[in-house]
Order: sequence, then structure tokens, then C-alpha cells
Amino acid sequence: MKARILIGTIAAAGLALGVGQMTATAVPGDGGTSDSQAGPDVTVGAIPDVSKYGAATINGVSIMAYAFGSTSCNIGTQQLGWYANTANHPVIPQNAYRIKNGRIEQIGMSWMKYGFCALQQSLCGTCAPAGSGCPSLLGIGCSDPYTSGLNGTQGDLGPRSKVNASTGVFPADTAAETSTWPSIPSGQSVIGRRVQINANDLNPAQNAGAVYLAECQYVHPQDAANNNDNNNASYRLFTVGGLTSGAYTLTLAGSTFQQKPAIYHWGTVVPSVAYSVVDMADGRFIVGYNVTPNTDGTYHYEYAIYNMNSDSSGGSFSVPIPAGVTVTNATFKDIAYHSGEPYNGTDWAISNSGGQLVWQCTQTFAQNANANALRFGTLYNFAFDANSPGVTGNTALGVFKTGASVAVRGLVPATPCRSGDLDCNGIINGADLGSLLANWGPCPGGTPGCPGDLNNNGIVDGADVGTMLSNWG
Ligand SMILES: [Ca+2]
Ligand SMILES: [Ca+2]
Ligand SMILES: [Ca+2]
Ligand SMILES: [Ca+2]
Repeated sequence: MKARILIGTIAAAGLALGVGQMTATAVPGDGGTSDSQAGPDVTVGAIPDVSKYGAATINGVSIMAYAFGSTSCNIGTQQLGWYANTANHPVIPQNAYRIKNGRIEQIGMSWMKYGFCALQQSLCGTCAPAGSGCPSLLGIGCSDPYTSGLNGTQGDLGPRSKVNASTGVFPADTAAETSTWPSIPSGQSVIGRRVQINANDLNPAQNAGAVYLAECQYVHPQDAANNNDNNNASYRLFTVGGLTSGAYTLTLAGSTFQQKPAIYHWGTVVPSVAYSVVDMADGRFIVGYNVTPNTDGTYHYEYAIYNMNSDSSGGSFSVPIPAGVTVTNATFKDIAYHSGEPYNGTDWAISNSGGQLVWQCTQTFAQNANANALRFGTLYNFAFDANSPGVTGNTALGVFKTGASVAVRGLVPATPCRSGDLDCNGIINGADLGSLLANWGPCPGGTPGCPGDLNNNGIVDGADVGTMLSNWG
């Protein structure tokens, strides 16, 4: 049975009184993006607080460190395992994003908090406690708060690279396992493993008008096994204040947007943004896209691709480019792993040939399992300009681990109309000639390029008729 479960604002806000929940108001999740099945079902009910730790200079760049609190809820129909130091508890990555100048970028990530016992609180409604105190199960309907102080405790943070976000499976964090984790790098005792953000991405003087987002996600093997893992990320806005004690002060704002990853706020800030939800064999991607006119007559294409929980990961992205379309300014942006994660950070290669604009991870899975794939809990940007407006069409998202490719609905450059095909219907005939004659003479205001001014000289005359006739048919 498939049931949609929405969490009421009133119930959530009225009960937000527990430890670490000082501002844990919440808004309902989006039923279009979160479906709940039977079984245990963990979500993030609130992001209640933020901790600031300071900064370190890495290769000449100031990196600031933070942690976001997370209050989980079990909105499912069974209790959820929360057994410390085993493979049956949640792991919790935190992310930061910025929306600025019409684009959303991921600007920060942490390692994963390893959960260890669950309080039985009532943020998300009526709780049937799994036990007293802090038992090793989260009861049905119950919530469990992790303050930002806990989510920033370095000894409880483990590598993202140890988890399969599709199955939720990771090695038990026994002493034998944690002894294999990379130790905090030299000089990074303040920032290691925590949410790391480049100071320039926060500096208010460089980011006027920017909107910032904190995101927390829970990954859990029981939740995943019950196909309840597409509602596990929630986000909340924050603002950036002054520089104190070596780092900018972050202040959480408004309510937590439950069961929605931060990429959905892009469309709130930029209403023309559209989305394609892509369910791969092993997990979900969300592709956001937008096309806007540039002042020089070309168009700017902006794609943001977020991997929610696919272990296969993204390995390439391509956009069809029709003949006659000129592409400029193609760019790529990723987010850096840190603190000893094994992943390579090499930017994807960009090519434009054979009618395809392609971004490609520089190594295949066979060549390097730790290549810079678009892995769970990350968002990469793909952008370009083209001299043709966007029309609905298929892009392609390549799968890193399998080499497969999945069609993704988006906006792609339109095939240019031939010179003289004024109504752009694929044939040059009397209808086009009639339009040309109707515009005979100087263009309005003398502005070149009016309908029929095929040679762009500011007047519709015999030269333009000649061009049309030479293309006739
Ligand atoms: Ca879930
Ligand atoms: Ca990179
Ligand atoms: Ca025509
Ligand atoms: Ca002309």
C-alpha cells in the first residue's frame, strides 16, 4: 500500500520543545516528492540549530567550519534501529548551498554523523516510545534530536565513502572499523570532518542578495530496504552575519522544509526553474534547469544535478546541440570532499562535437573507483550559452558505475530556422514572402533584424527577397 504522509505544521510547531529544538518549527513535506511505504521511515523533521567552529587556511584559502543540528522523525509503521556502533543506525550527512545570480551551488559538506540511541520525542506527532530513556530503537511516530553540537563532534563523524546510499548499508562503526578512518589532517583540527565552507562563499561583501540553505539527510538500511528513502533530506534557510572568532556567524531562518532537498528552493527563488526527477535503477537524481536570455541575444542554460541516493552515481551529462547553434562559456562546478575522503576532485572534461555538448568525468569506474563521480548528497552545476532559445528535449545523464545512460527531460537549444523561413515551419513559401512584403522598408526605429531583414542591415528590400528566393522550398 502506498500512502502519503504529511506532517502538519501545527502539530510540529506546537511540540517543538525538546532538547536542541529551540526553533524547530516545521512545514509539511511535498507530497509530489515524498511517498511513504509501510515499514520504518525516517525523515528530517527539523534543522533546529547551527554551531560555528572557526576557520583554517588550506592552500591559501580560508575554510570555515560549521555543523547543523537535525531532529529525525519515524513517520513509518515500524520501529527503526538505532543501535550504536553497529550497521543498524542512521548516518547523517550535512550540506550547505547558496542561491545567487540565478544559480544554486553546493558550497559545503560534512562527513556523516553516526547515530547512537534515540530519544522518544514528539516533534512529528504522537509518539509510541520504543523504551524509556535513550533506547536503541526510534519508536513509531517519535522524534530524536541531534543538536548541532552532536553533529559537529568529530569523533562521531565517519566518511561518506563508507556508505552505499542506495541500500543504506555501511560497515558497523566498531573500533576495528573506525581505526581505518583517515585521521584529521594536520592543521585542520578545527575544521576536520565538519561542514566546510570557503569563506569567499559566505563573505557578505561578495554575496549581496544570496540565499543560503542548510540541508541534513538520514541514510538508514531499514528505511532504504522499505523503499522509504526518497524523503530523507530536509532543508532550512540561513543568513550570514559578521565575522567573529574567526568565522562568519550563521543564523537559521524560517521553518524547516521537510522531506525536500535544498535544490527545490532554487525554483522558489527563481520561478522559471523546472525539474526532472530521475529514478535510476538504484536511486534518485533531481535535475533542475533554467534558460534565460542574455543581453547580447544569446541564451544562458543552467543545469543543477543533485544525486539524492544513487550509489551508481553520475558520470556524464550531455545536451544535444543542433547544427547551426554556437555554444560558448560552457562551465562545470563540483564540490570538494575533504578530511581524507578518497575521492578525486578533478573537474569533468567538456567537449562539443558531433551534435553533443558533453561533460564527462575524466576517469571511468573501471579506471578509478574513486574518480570524481556525482555521488549521493552532492549537487554539480553544468552551464553554457547558446545562440538559440531553449525548447523541451532530452538531455542524457550517464551512470558512473554501469556506463548506462538515462534520458532526462530538460530545455535544449532549438534547431535554428533557415534564413527566410519567417514563420519557422520548415518550408519557405508564399506565406513567408507575404510576411516579408508586409514589413517592406526600413525596420521600425532603424533597428536591424526586424522580420524580413534577412541580411540584418536595417531595411527590408530586394536583397532580402533575393536571399529568400535562393532558399525557396
Ligand atoms: Ca525515509
Ligand atoms: Ca573539482
Ligand atoms: Ca515558412
Ligand atoms: Ca535587409
